[in-house]
Parts: sequence; structure tokens; C-alpha cells
Amino acid sequence: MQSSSTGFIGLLTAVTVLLLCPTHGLAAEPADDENPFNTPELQVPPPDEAVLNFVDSRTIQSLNGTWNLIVDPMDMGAPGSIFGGWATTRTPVDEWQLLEYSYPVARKVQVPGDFNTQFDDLFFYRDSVWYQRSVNTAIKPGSRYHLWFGGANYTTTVFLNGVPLGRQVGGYVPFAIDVTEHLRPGANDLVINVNNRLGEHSVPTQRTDWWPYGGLTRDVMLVETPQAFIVNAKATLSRDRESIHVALYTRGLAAGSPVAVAIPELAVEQQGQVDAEGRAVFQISAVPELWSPASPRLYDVRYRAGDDVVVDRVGFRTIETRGQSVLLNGEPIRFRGISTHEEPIGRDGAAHSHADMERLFGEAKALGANFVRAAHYPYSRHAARVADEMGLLLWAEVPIYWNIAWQNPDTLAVARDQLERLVTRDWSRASVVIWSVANETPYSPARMRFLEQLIDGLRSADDSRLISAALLGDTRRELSAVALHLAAYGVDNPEATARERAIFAAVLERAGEAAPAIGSRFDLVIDDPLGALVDIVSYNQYFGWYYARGLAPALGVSERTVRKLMLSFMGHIRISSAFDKPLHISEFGAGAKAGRRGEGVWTEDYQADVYRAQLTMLANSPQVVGMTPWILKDFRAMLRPLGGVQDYRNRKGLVDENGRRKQAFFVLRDFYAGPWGSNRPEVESD
Ligand code: GCB
Repeated sequence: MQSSSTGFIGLLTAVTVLLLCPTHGLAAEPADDENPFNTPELQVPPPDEAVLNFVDSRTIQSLNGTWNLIVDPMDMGAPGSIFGGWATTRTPVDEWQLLEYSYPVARKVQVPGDFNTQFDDLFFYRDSVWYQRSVNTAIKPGSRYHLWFGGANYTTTVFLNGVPLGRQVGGYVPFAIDVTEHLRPGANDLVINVNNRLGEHSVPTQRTDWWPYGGLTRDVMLVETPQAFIVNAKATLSRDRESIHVALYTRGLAAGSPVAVAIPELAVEQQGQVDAEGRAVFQISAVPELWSPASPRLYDVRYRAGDDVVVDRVGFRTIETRGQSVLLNGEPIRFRGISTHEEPIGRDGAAHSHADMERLFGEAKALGANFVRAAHYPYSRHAARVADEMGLLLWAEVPIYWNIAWQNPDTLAVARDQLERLVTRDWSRASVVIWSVANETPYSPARMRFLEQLIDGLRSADDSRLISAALLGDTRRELSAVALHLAAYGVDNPEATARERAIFAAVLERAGEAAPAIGSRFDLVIDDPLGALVDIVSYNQYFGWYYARGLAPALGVSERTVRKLMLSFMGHIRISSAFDKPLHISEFGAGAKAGRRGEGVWTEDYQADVYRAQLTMLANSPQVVGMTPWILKDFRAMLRPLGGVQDYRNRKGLVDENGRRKQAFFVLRDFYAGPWGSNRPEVESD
């Protein structure tokens, strides 16, 4: 044992010398770790802190297309590892060179695109892969070069010419690395490790009701800028709608350098100077035509700093709350919404293009929606652009979902990073009216502290939108009240069997004074203390779907009976919140397999019945100013294995994966076209 291990270490030392030899071009050092079978821990810096925006208005070299892909479940392909990392060439120099992680002979993968849906054997894969391609580029003196990623899931480590240059932890958000000092004229070797493994401390955690699509899921490009350049800018309308606030963020400009902003269609041009942080702030008197779903007017906004010029297309609007109303451009509005996942219609996998989003959001428009809840994570930059163009209001969200390691500062850092990158990318998008910081996070003091810090940071970064979170009710308390009401409905109801009616009679007798009369109103009041921190209280509820599953065995009656009684009872539920704020129903829904008709769960008929009952209930709830039923399209979910029905898809879509509309689509469309869907008169608080 001893001698073979010494022999191996000796060999490793020889390789170390080889790796360090400058003529071989690999600067990465093997780890100090004595055990050669460990994957070395590489020290990799994070990507550039600020989001590099406006890539679409710059000179870029697209790195989309065909890449080489090595699947590496043992995660041994890193430079410095005895398996993958010994390679100093991509193809063996001759028949004597042992090369196991060889990219040219590896499978080919398309970028952008998740790897799970490009290969049958990677469908459920949640681990490490290596992407490689050569980047041929000319280098212009005086330019800077940035490797830019629209988003990659979940941990992404970028190696250029063998040097680890940046590691982004967290999917769904853009990041860039300034590679100017490492890029060579001619061919460059770009290797990227992407690992979509999630854990207890990640954001989200390993359990989600959506597919954790892995890989280079969005556009990749090499972006060229001048030495001094505009990193980002923000243009928003003031509350009084008489001026435009502009903030410009630059890098490489000396304090006092001139910058300018122009909106040609408003005949506006203003000069300014950057401060020591490279920032310039403008307040421009202007009364633009307002952006709204009815009239999604956009303006070119031109920013100049030194030799750098970028153009953005911006809409101007205000969004605020007054009492229990939401006002868009000062007028009360109802959110006729629908929830989505970032999956295209007609193709499996993650959506990643303007066209994908146009098709998906086009279906929301066809429903009569003016609002989309883009759940449960930041979408690509195309989403808010398409929404700006189409006139759809957007709810954007970070994946703080169900369980999060509330006590872990590293988890908080990732959550903050997600939120900051999302917000700073989209803060000039008129369509985005809500930032949502959490979905169904059970109450705990640690959760409150975590979210309070995020919300504080968010308010100082952007005060031109509303903040929300999709809350859970106090389900146990609600369900026992619901059980009593169902008993009142069931006690004389022919839908219930004689035995069930006897059970209901016993339940009511035991309740005594507390027994409700049939048809009496049930007030469900949301009082999660997180409601105090947000601008608009949002609530997910599944009356008509999940709740029956727990109530039936608890009462000792059939699920069929509970479902039938529930649909009648829902018309007598009124949902409100303990806060004098607008209330949004962020989810409700039911599963149906497209084409399945008749009685029972999974039928289009039952899904449509649930929608009818829900819409009656919500129309009877005056505090409700908006809703985003769950969900526009059936979506991939590992949590949904039911053979022949789900087959790893959540079936709560109003359309199936190919866009086939279910009955409930038309129920909701008619409702949105009716009286509720018109912009409501203001609701005064009590
Ligand atoms: C929820 C979650 C959502 C799920 C949905 C469902 O409450 O927020 O992510 O997909 O329910 O279908 O159960």
C-alpha cells in the first residue's frame, strides 16, 4: 500500500511541475491536499459585482451555439484534479498521450439550453457537467472584454485558458467577468463547469415544484466596451409624473468626467458629471406619454459616458397603493393575472429567447390578462422586455421558496445577490410593478429577520415598485373552521351518504354554539406578520384542490363528498387580510389532464368547476384587487410522478405543454371579460 501510494504521489509531483510550467499555459495549481483522489478546492473569485446591462445595444460576439459537454457525476474534471485536470491539450498530441476528459470527442450540447431536456439520460441529472468551446477573437487595443452570461444554473465556474476567473453561485440571474487581461488574440479555450445540485443551504433548496434545469440555460456572449464604460443605468418616472429620475453607473471614468442622457422623442438632453464612485444622477423635467397595458408606449433613452453610448427602450409609469387599492398612473387597477413558469409552449425545457416569451405571454394576453406572475425565480432579460412591449404588468420573484436556511449568512448572501441582480437588471422596465421576496415560507422569527433585511435593501435600491410575498395561511386553524362549515353543508345534503350525514351531525353537535349555520359567511383573515413589511399582501390558497385531501380522512367521509360540499361552500368564503393594504391572490388552481372529461380529479370539468367556485369566492372578497391563478401552462416537476396523468408534469395549467386549451381557460377568460375585470372603483379602507 505504502509504496504504491508513494509512487502515486511521486507521479502527482511530476505532474505538478508540469502544470506549473508556463510553456504549458496552465496557471491553475493543484491543491495542497495530500489525497490525490480528492477534487481540489479551487479558490475562485466571484464574478463582477454589478450587472453589466444593455448588452443588446453593444458590440458582442455571441457564444451561443454548439459546445462540447462532459458529464461528470464524480466531479473530477477540474484543473488540478488527477483525472480531468491533467490535460494541457484538447486533443492528444499523439497516440501516446493519455487523455480521458477530452472535449472534441465529447457529446455536443446547444447553448443556450438546459442539458436535462437535450439528452434522455440527463433528464433527472442534478450534478456537475463541463462545457467547452474555443473562442476566436481579435482584440482591439483600448477595448475591454467581458464574458457575459444571461444565467446558468446553479453553481458556475468559468475557466479561460486554464485560469479559473469567476464563480457565480445561484441560477437565473445575469453575471459578467471582465476577462480583458486573460483574453488572447486568436483562439482561447473556454471551459465552464456548471453544477445544478441544490442543497439545504442553497436558494432555492433541493425541493421545488419545478424542474431545476441545469447548464448554460441562457445566452452567453463576449461583450466589448471601451476602457471607461457604462455598467448600468436606471430611468423611472417621479411620483408626480412630471419628471424622470436617471441614475448612471460607470466604471473607469475619473470623478468629474462628463456624461449625458437624452430622450430624443421628448426633446430632452442633459449633461452631468460622474462622482468619485462613477455615478451621475439626473432629475429631468418631462411629461412623457404614460406606459400602461392599454398603451405600452416606450421611448429610446440614450446614455453617453466618455466614448461609450448605450440605448435603452423605456416606458414611464407610476405604481403605488392607497389604502386597499393599487393605482397605476394614479388610477385604480385590478390585476387580471396568471402565473407562469419560464417554460416555452410546445417545447420541453427552459425558455430562453424573446420568441419563447412572446408565445408564452401571448397566451396570457389571449386569456384577457393584464398581469403575469413570473414565478418562482428571475426570468431571462427577454421576459420583462416582451412584457414592456406587449403591455403586461409583471410580478418578478426570487426563489426563496418553502424552506430556506434562514440562519445561514451564506444563504442570505446568495438570496441578496439574486435579488440585486434581478432588480438592477430590470429596474427600468415599466412592466415590472412587483418584486416578490418569498413564496410560502412558514412563519419563524429567523424567517422574519432574513426577509426584513432583504426588504430593507430592496427599498433602498428601488422605490418605484411595490414589494410583496406570497403568503401561506394558518392552514390548521383555517381547516378546522372549514370542517365545521362543511359539516353544516353536509348534514342534510343528498351528496353525502347517510353515514356521512350522521358524522356531520355529530361534528356540529360537538361544536355546540360554534356550529355555523348553512350558508353563513366564513371570513378567512390573513395575518402573517410578514404582511406588515410588504406593500401588497399576497396569498396562495387551494380551496377545491388540496384541502379536500386532508379534510376527508380527518372527518371520516369520502373525498368526493368533501369536494362536492366544498364547491358550494366556497361561494360563502370571504378572504381578507388583517392589514389595511391591497390583497392579491397569488395562487389557486386544480390539476387536469387536457382532453380528460367527466367526473373526478384530473378532469377538465372538475378543474373548471374549481375555477368557477374560486372566482365566485374572490369576487365576493372586496379586498382582493388581483389574482394570478396557478398556472398558465402545464410544467415539468419532479414532484409529480403520477403515471398516465402527470408523468412528471404539474397539470394545473390552463393549457397543456403544447398549448391545448382546457375548459378552465375559457372560464377565466370570461370572468376577466366581465364586470370584475374592469378597473375597479377604489376600495376605501374600513
Ligand atoms: C404552490 C406552490 C407552487 C406549486 C403549487 C402546486 O403552492 O407555490 O410552486 O407548484 O402550489 O401546484 O402545488
